[in-house]
Amino acid sequence: MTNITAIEVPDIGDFDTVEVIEILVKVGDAVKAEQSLITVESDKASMEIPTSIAGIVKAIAVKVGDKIKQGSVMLSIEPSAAALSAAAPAIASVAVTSSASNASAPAAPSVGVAPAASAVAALSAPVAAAVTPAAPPAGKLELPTSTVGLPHASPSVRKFARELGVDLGLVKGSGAKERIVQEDIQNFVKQALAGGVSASGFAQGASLGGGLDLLPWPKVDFTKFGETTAKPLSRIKKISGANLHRNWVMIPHVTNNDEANITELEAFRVTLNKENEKSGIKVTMLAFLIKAVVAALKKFPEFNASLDGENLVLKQYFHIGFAADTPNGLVVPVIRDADKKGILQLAAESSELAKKARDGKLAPAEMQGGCMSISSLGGIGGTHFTPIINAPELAILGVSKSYMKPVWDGKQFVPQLTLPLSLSYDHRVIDGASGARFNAYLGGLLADFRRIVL
Ligand code: CAO
Repeated sequence: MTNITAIEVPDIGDFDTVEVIEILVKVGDAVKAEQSLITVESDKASMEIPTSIAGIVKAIAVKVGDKIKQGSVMLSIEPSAAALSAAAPAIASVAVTSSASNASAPAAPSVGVAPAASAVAALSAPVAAAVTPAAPPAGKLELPTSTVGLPHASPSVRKFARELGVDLGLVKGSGAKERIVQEDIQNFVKQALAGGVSASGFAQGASLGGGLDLLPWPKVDFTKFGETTAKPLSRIKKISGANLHRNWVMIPHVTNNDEANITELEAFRVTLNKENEKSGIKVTMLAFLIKAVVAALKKFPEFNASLDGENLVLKQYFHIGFAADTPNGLVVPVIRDADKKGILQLAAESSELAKKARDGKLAPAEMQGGCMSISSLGGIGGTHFTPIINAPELAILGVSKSYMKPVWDGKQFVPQLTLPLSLSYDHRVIDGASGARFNAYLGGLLADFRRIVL
């Protein structure tokens, strides 16, 4: 004869029903008194319901998504010998953690301590026949009144995040309704260890910047203001958007703006194109930029690196990415071993990759392994802009439209074709002075391309 005790939902305060969002145990698990069994959620908060008795979980009566109310049986437990010998009154408690509690705040205290009169009452009932309910805790769960806009996560996930010093505000939830689950935290930490986030923040147990504490995203019914249509984001936009968002939030960007005198280089490019008319290869400014970036990476090796925790991975190869605008969104093809290729080859290869990108035919390998990227908007317009670093790279060069600038040569103003250069770099690795030196060096190379061979 075995005694099975049914564990019921306690008084859940002002809520008629709550939804089961997580089951924290499985049949056969040994549980201790006070251990959380399931997590439930109202429209305002989530809470864990613990067991009042220790024992072995014999059956689970609910599943994720079920709506349950006070008195509903959640599961049944065969009390352990210790629990049986500890004569009543047993203590039941309900741990409540509000979704509103700050991720770095201590866990909410247990509330609702009350004697559970029948927790060990049905000692002689047979397994299948007699399932005796454990008295629910007498105390009422006090739920917070509003948690709107805060990250969706159960108390156990919040606790896990607190233990690791992870700010839930920075974690994207993969669960239903964007709920953050334990795996999301683990992935976030893995990403951080791979160099995406300051490792020292984790080592010292600090949260990532203490939380952004942002307002919720505005939810607006635009139809109130006029007619609208819905257009889903393309697959590329969804992927690149998530990457750009992470990179913008996690990398402390600084953008150094400079200009290069490309009067002679542009004249040279035009000449080359005339000479090469029959070859079918158009010599582009992008090809010169790739070559100049390679030379600058050789001069400043800390730019040709990636963060790996607290180490820099210095690269001995020179693969250069360039942003290509396609009908479906932004992609970044990568030219491999750009240091071993001449201008004509770089021009041909970048045109071919840009065409493949626009036709949606780039293979994943053709977008991997970049050391630094170039985003050239020069053919379109603009003066300067702030390109977002393509992690795990450390820098990106933004190029805007060249323009004719009058420059005083000591006697007169002379026209100078000027190319705006916007270099964004990761300030965790690159100091402002190095950023300025890199950009100035690049400008010098473009102004006098012969320096490339030095
Ligand atoms: N200033 C002025 N004119 C420029 C220029 C510059 N910096 N760069 C290129 N041009 C001109 C070229 O001379 C050419 O003019 P012609 O047609 O009269 O010869 C025209 O713009 C097109 O240039 P191109 O064929 O050399 O192409 P490109 O190198 O400008 O661009 C590519 C290639 C793939 C970079 C481009 O097609 C593209 O997709 N650019 C957008 C990149 C992007 O979206 N970046 C933003 C990313 S978010 O950070």
